[in-house]
Amino acid sequence: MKIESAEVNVTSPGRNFVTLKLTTSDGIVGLGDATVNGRELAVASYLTDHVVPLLLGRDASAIEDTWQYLYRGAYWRRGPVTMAAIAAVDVALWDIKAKAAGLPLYQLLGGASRRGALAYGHASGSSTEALFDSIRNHLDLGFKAIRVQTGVPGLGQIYGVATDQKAGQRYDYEPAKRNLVAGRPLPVEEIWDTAAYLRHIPGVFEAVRSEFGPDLPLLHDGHHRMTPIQAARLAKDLEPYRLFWLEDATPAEDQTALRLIRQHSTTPLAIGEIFNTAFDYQTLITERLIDYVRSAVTHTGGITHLKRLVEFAGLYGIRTGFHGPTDISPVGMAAALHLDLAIHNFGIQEYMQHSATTLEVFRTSYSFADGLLHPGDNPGLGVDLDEEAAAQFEYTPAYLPINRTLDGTVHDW
Ligand code: EZ4
Ligand code: CO
Repeated sequence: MKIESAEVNVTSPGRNFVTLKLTTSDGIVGLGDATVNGRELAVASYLTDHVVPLLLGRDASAIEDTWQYLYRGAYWRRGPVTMAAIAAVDVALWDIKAKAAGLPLYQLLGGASRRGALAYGHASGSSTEALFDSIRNHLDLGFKAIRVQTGVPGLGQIYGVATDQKAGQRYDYEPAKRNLVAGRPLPVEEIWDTAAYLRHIPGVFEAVRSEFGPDLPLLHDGHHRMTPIQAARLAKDLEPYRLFWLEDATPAEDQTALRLIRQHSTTPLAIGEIFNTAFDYQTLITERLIDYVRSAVTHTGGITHLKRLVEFAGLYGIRTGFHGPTDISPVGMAAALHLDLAIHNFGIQEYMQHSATTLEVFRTSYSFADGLLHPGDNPGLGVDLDEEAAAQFEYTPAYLPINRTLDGTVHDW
């Protein structure tokens, strides 16, 4: 069975997605997600110009060999663009292999280790009251674990906090904004003040715990905005509220920053949504500086490489909490769910539901019930791309916001 065609699909049903579609000589179609939020066309070009010509005629069943061929063969290793492109090829090949076997992908990864993947949803509010409403909405939807983000007094719209929802309304939060300034797509700029944030957040968690009790797993995302000592302070201040995890406390490229947080607190730590290989975790895992790896199949070289990372983490008692925002396409989400179901050291899965428009373009077979996600039992990944529907949504540049401090300095994420 050979790879006969390889096409890159760029579509924007509410947000931008890049999908690789491989078709074999036997007529089997495999899909892979290659979406890198805000840099979509770079990956599309990497695939179209540099990878697709290499794939045609290759043995579609040789997944490991193709992974090594693309990773080692490029000479330039790692990086989000390269690793997303390799991930798309890898996932499409796993999709093909599972379809050829007539099995859902998780069966090829060792079979199910659990009934479903515990999911956490994003609740947020500009005020504590709005946050409580959002948490109640998520509990009504069946979520059994909740990420808590809030506005900070004195600051306006901040990253990670959606516009307040009314009861029963869908929680709709898109990290990337379409913002045309005199015809040019520019990132939105937001004001950020870490000191105000650090003063505010412990009180929010105290209020949430007293309203919702001690049992509900609560998570919080720091979006890489703290210095190591600020992060240590927050992790320590949040200890009484027993977080499931504190995510992305410090800028992720500085692995040794986590040592300082660890020295001061037992709040569990998660990091890695912007990492793209297992090497990015080498210090974090071997020194046991984290509790959860946050990588995504889409951004970490696909199933083949992420499975390697998960096994490595598992040797140190570290669990998974794969990244699952709306900028991971339903194809990438399905790939994560198959892995979640199969691996032993699963922790939790982030789940931001895609919009109805996105789900008209990508037809999924995964399900969410009683707090658990399941990839479904269709052969392969269980996701189809409706190319006619996709063609109606033209690529529209959209970017994550830029943070600036009160005096205008560009701030960390
Ligand atoms: O900011 O996916 O934990 N989830 C997150 C996401 C990320 C976006 C960036 O592309 O932090 O909302
Ligand atoms: Co995050």
